[in-house]
Amino acid sequence: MDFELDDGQRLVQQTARDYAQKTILPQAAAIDREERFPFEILKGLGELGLLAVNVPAALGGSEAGVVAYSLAMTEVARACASTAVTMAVTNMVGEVIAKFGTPAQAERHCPRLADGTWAAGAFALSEPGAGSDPGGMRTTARKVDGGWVLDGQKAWITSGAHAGVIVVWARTGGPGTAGISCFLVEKDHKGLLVGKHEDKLGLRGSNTVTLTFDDCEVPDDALFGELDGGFKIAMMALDGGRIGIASQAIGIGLAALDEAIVYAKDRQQFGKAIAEFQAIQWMIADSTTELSAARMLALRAAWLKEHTRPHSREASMAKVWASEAAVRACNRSVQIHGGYGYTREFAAERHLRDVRVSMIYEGTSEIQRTVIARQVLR
Ligand code: COS
Repeated sequence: MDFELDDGQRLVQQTARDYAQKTILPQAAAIDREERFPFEILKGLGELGLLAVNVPAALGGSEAGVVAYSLAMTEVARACASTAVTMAVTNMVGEVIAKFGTPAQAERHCPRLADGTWAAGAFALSEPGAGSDPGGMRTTARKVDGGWVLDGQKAWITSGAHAGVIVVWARTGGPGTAGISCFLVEKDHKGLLVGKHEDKLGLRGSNTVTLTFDDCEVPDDALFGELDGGFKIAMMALDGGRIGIASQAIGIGLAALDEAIVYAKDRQQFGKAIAEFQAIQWMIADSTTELSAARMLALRAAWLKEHTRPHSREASMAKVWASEAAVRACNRSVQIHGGYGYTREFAAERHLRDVRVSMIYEGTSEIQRTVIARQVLR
């Protein structure tokens, strides 16, 4: 056993922390209030190598590994959760293209995702009627001479309006999970229509849209991975994505905890700081313990993935625990702040709004428990 980070991991963590605290954090409240997509910040993350942390250097990535990615994600989320989710999906898209794409696809997209030439990457799996059950998707891809024609609608697409490249899943075969393939579609492609931006509870600086494919013709070389092999690519990508979301939730939870500690030491009631009351101490102890456990689970799942070991169950365990622990930590932070926690004067309310979706996206808590139970009971 070795709980020490290596020098490279520490460097990535420190780089992310410095940029997050100095550059991102001062803008986080405005990003939320103004629903501002963080274009400039993403450029900065690209310059620091944080948009393709686990992508090979030959494709423009940092090749720093999954553990380093998890650490960087937590640091960015600690400053701004909207920026963090945009970074998470971009990293996931870069990784999946590096892993499953042809050399030509990888060489076209990975460097552009890594350096921020593409503002972001997007992952278009969910549909209005297919969320937890992507095998029920209705978007189709019909073979024509020299290419494919995509028709259908995708929902909840993070960065969908700004992404340079979108990984799109569509039905090429029969019903169920076996007849699904994957395609790469670039921004502004004819027949790709960007729909309404969702008016969300939190993550208001991240872009979330529907995408409609209306007779959207793409060339043969847009097919990504094997014909009818797309579902497994989605599942493998999500296994990694869930480590990212667990790490994001930990960052939001830690931010909420940090602020609760500062407030509890400062706020005086009954003639002393409220941090001296056991009721407050126990809340802080519980959040510290639960987030620490979350970190262990996330880093272990990251380590397994980095060592190309099976990590699906561990990624789901990390995500379900981290997201739920972080929601509890953010809720406690609002409670510790009292009435002030319910106002925009403090960041506590933003953290609670931002963190809530981590129990929903990239697989709900219920889906994570299903994945875990299926593997345990197999
Ligand atoms: N890695 C590799 N392959 C996987 C896999 C994984 N993690 N999970 C499933 N597969 C494979 C299975 O082995 C199976 O292959 P065969 O057909 O060769 O046997 C195939 O994929 C279908 O798997 P399964 O029958 O388990 O599919 P289900 O429809 O029952 O779905 C769940 C399984 C529920 C786990 C899946 O639909 C899921 O993760 N849903 C949540 C989706 C999600 O996260 N949505 C959010 C969208 S992104 S914001």
